[in-house]
Amino acid sequence: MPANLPPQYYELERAFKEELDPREKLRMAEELLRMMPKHKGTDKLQADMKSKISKLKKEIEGGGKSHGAKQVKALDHIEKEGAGQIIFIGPPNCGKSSLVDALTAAKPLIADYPYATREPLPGMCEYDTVQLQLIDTPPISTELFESYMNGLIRNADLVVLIADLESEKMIEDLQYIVEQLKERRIILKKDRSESPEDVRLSYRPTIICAHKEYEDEDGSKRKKITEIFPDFKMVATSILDEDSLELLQKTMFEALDIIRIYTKPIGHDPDYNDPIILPIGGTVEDAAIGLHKDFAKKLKFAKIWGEGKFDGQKVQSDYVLADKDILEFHM
Ligand SMILES: Nc1nc2c(ncn2[C@@H]2O[C@H](COP(=O)(O)OP(=O)(O)OP(=O)(O)O)[C@@H](O)[C@H]2O)c(=O)[nH]1
Ligand SMILES: [Mg+2]
Repeated sequence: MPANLPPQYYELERAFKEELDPREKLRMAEELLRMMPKHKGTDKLQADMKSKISKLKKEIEGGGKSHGAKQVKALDHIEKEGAGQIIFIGPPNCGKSSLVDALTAAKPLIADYPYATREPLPGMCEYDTVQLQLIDTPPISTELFESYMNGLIRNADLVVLIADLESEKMIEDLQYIVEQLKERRIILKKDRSESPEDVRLSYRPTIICAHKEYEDEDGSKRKKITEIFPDFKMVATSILDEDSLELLQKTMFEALDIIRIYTKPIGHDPDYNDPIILPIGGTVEDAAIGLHKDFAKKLKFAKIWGEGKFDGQKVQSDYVLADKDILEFHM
């Protein structure tokens, strides 16, 4: 029986064969399997692809092929922690490390010379009961673009592209980064409302951080950014301006499109320290699964507290939640 595969399948298969990054290869393999019509004629193809997927998973878990040689530290992937992973990228000396230093307990090297940061470094930033994982990275320029940055950026939930308001080359530097990423099939987007039709592409939601704001007294540099990159949300920051750092955190949180759900044991006060994090549109059932897989099965109903609700209103598992809702589960 013929397999009858769609033309996009062959296009993606070609890209899959050329791709070297195992995580990207895995993503493509899963998509290829998804695209395969499921019938007798594709049985063998399906089995082959499943075996490729499991090999790739093993390779990724094992930190890459060792070939009997010394294991190389994998820099292209940082395990996610907290409510969202946010990668800070930008030209040399723009202030990536200074921002990660100011917002987290990580201690990156800050220097008044370019190319100070040599490797990615994560740190946790607490914003309004939520933990955000920020990643400091080496600079991107005509002289340097570490290949592992592709994987890191593709995996992140949000990109913060940092503009150096002190630099004469600010716009060129930003354009160079956006173009270089495009060549690597990573497209920076204003939000996550669209997903690519061409599955070889990755869309990454992005905000622009116009950093060193006091170096742009008349605001002309910031104006230029909004002219050249009108789509992206822009936040102006300085290490010396606490309010601007607070605004950056708020903007990052909002751009993650997540909601916080607090839980309360029956007859007790809510626990505000460790919210369940759900994507916007998450339901009572999703929140129950977030606590424990079996929990959702046993759930009879929940009581809810939150804006625009009667206190303790009874809701069913398909009820759509809002940010900062409080839930009391009943089994
Ligand atoms: N004026 C001003 N200078 C800043 C600010 N933030 C950082 N800097 C300075 O900018 C320089 C570079 O800072 P880093 O944080 O090391 O920059 P980076 O982007 O990590 O640099 P690389 O790792 O080399 O790419 C240092 O001299 C910082 O003191 C700011 O808000 N205002
Ligand atoms: Mg740095």
